[in-house]
Amino acid sequence: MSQIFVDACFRRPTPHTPIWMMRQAGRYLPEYMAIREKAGNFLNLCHAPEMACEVTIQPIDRLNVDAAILFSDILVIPNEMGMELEFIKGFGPKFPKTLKTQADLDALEVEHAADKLTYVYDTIKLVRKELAEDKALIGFTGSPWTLATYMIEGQGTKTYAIVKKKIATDPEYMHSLLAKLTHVIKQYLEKQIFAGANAVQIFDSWASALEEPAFFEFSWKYMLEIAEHIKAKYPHIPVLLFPKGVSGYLDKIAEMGGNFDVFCVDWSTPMELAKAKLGDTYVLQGNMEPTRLYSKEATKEGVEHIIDVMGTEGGHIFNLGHGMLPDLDPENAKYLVDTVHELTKR
Ligand code: 1CP
Repeated sequence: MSQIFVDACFRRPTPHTPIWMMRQAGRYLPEYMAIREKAGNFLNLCHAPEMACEVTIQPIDRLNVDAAILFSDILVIPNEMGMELEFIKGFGPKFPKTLKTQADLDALEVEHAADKLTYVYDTIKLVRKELAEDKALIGFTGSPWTLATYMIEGQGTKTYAIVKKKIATDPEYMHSLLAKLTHVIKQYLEKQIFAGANAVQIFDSWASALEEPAFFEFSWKYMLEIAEHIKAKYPHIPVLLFPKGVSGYLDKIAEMGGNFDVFCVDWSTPMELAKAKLGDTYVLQGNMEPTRLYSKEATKEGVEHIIDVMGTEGGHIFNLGHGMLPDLDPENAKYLVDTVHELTKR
């Protein structure tokens, strides 16, 4: 059976514009909070396929989105490469011991890291069994650059001072780390596809930390290498790239090209601009500002504008321009999905 989401990624005709939301599984859903309570903490939830499966499917049941995204986190990769990982309540993820020396880099597990993520593949298999056939399951990874940033900084950062010092003083170290991550990610995505993922998205949440030449040298190049690898082996699997905050670099992105299917547009990039620069070459995903979901009026206005720009003839997947916020009303999220389906009915 065909899936509306996958059809849209390949510009095949669909009955309406598909929609899903980044971070659609999460704290704004009381049913998510109940399962997380049962799991004890976030990482336990990622490690328990049955519970992870349940929270993956929750937003489908409640919101009727057109795709599910695997419930996991980008940081399970460095964790399985040997870095201890904590999720601290009210703060977020933290690596207590960060990468500093050549010995730290040499100690990383590269060959078998993807093999160790069995709980992710088990979750995918379970979800694919339980999910309606016409709903796609999206697998994902962090980009090499975004993961490397966490591994060197140890946590989220406002200045990126430690990782950018590495770029300035020891670019070879960075490239060696990025190449290791690229190697693991290629295997990781392949294994997700083998387990049943219908599409894969690469999250480059920290793309905007880099000036233009550095972005292409330390991030985009590696994302294209991963996309190329996946497309060569699995041409039927859509690859979606989400470099956040790079609206100033779209000309160069267009000029470089690359073998991927969907360019994900963050909320700070006007959809008109993304469409003009990339819309003929790539399907665009995005990009409503997440806080519009605090009001139905603002949501409706946001949807109408984006549909005005992207039209209803294909080439577009509706999404937010970044993740759902924890205090949003699920009823407004349902209103968003219904409005998009209604206004784009062919
Ligand atoms: O329950 C909780 O309190 C944990 C909150 C939470 C959740 C629900 C975290 C911690 N991760 C997740 C799930 C998650 N993370 C998904 C699941 C699927 C879905 O979208 O519904 C995905 C795709 C991610 C990806 C992720 N994790 C990214 C990339 C996307 C983005 O938001 O930019 C990043 C940067 C992370 C790191 C991370 N994990 C969790 C938090 C709070 C953060 C961000 C911390 C920071 O800002 O540094």
